Amino acid sequence: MTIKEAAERLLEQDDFLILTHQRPDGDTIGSGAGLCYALRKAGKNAFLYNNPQFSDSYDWAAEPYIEAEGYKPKYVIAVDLADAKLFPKGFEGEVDLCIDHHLSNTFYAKETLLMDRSSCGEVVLELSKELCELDSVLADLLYIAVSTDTGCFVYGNTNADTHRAAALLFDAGAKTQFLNKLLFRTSSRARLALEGMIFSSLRYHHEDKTVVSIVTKKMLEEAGAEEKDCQDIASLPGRVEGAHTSIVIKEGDKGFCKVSLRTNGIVNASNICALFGGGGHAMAAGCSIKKSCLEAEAMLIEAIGKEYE
Ligand SMILES: [Mn+2]
Repeated sequence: MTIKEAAERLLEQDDFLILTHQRPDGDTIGSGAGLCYALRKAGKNAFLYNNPQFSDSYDWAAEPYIEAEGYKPKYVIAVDLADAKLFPKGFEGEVDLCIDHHLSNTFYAKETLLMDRSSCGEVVLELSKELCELDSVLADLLYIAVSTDTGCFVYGNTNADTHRAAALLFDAGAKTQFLNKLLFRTSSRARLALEGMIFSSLRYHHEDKTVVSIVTKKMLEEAGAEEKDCQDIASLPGRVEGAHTSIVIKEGDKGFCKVSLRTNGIVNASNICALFGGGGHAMAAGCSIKKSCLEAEAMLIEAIGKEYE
């Protein structure tokens, strides 16, 4: 459906419940909270589903909008949620409207507003303009969505539409400096300790074209790092100048290690990981190998070496 049709639907309905996806990220939370705020500003009753995985990163943005126990919604909206498999834990029921930007959307909802944008926040921004006046509160929430899904406007999905959306949010008074510091330039002590260990123990192969980090349980323990402190560590070794392929091998349970492979496209990450029963995309893929980290490293280095020949 179109923006106008979606806006009409929302204006004729009331008592909304908004779903965010499993392991909620900045886009689903910023989009969900932003839409909730816009609906309330349009005089509607709206709440966020109490996603049990709200906890760490962006809970402060979701907090003011979470449903009270016993809330009886009449209309359910999902944001940034491409597949019913990603429903937040504990949710059972039907979705009336899905608002999304993933072209892989499975059309599980009764109606879908799908637009090819870098973030769901941009779709919600377009929709919100039909519901209420854009103000600084809404701009902050949607800025969280747009900026996090584009890695602060550096990922390959960033385009002119992204920047146009950001410009509108700037004009509406989004606290961009504050949010950029909070979202992109602030790390936990444990995360920084872990990064220090990772950077000081990198292993170089293939004339430094392949850079490996082995992350052991002992390192995580020494750094005091939990799961939340390990987000996106797969991208760290690739920061080395001249690296084509970066590998993070994380010691796992039951004799397995978890491998994340990132490449600049010269080596096909998905093909390499497929050799070990994994998969992914050409430039980012993963697999689990039932070997020690050092043995896994040797196997990966041999396989990648053949690609460079
Ligand atoms: Mn998204």
